[in-house]
Amino acid sequence: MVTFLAGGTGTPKLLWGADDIFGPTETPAVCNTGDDVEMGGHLVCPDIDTTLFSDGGILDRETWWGIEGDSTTTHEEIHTLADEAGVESGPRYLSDEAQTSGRRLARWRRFSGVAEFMQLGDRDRAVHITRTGLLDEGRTLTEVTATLATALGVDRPVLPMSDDPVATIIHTEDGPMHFQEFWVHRRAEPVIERIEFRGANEAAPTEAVLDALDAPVVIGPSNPVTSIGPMIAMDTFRTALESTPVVAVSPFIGDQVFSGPAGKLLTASGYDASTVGVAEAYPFADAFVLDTEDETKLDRPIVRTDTELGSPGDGARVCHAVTEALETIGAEVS
Ligand code: FO1
Repeated sequence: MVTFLAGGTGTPKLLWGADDIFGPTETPAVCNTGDDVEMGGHLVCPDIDTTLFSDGGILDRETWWGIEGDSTTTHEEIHTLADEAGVESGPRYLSDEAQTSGRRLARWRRFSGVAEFMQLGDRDRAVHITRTGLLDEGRTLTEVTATLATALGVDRPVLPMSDDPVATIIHTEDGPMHFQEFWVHRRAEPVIERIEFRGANEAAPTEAVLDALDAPVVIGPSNPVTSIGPMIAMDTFRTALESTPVVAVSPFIGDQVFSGPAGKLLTASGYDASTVGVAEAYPFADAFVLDTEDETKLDRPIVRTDTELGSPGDGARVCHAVTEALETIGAEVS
């Protein structure tokens, strides 16, 4: 068994087309939930869903979120109503009181569904409605995610990092905002003052996650701050990583990031916006997979390959390098 940490698109891209190397049933994915939001009463879990949709063969691989070919009839109607009503669009947070008195799992990231600022496709929305309904019936997010995996024909154990709420809040010059407001609505433009993983001190990884972290761990080429940061902000999660072999794939070539706001987030967290910064952010990593053009020298073993991901076949190539890195550090891959 080898466990992958999944935040953003890094690990779904890495595992796409790599089933022959890492069989899905023996390769759990532990997913970030700091990006989750409640929108109009429905819990949206982007990183869990990108993994589920990718493995279920329905992911929109242009955007790497949402369902391929999905319609947006409900989303458009929501916006028509808001326009006709003269309601201001953009993120509409529920009241401060509602942020902590509603569904516990959605704490600190509860938005009204009016003029929803994230585009939810119709089939995608059906997933959020089902997930929220199952939660309201009393199941945990871990149980609900397993049920959705069954419904979508996914063999991989897809594990939320925690059944407790953790919300990624970006403190900016324009005030604090949830990661989705920062990323989707503000296009990562505000100047960042600091990043907070609200709830992480009280949150714990699930038993299923702790079991999965007994195996060697692979961190895909994710953004270390908001994709992996919420996981390692939990003490027991970080401790578990310190006592198991860990291989990380850099999302950079030197100081050039493949995609997303990783550079800006690393800088705001006091790290170098580069592979060096990724290695600093992962002191528990035992080896790294870097791009062949990345000349960075590190104090830990490196395996190099072309790390560009996104087309079929890329995942298998990079996963071969991951297995080499695991062998280099003597990890037992049963
Ligand atoms: N990203 C966008 O840039 N715009 C959107 O409207 C948007 C909607 C959305 C809906 C469901 C979902 O699961 C993901 C969605 N994303 C959207 C992606 C998401 O913001 C981020 O890419 C992830 O949180 C980063 O992992």
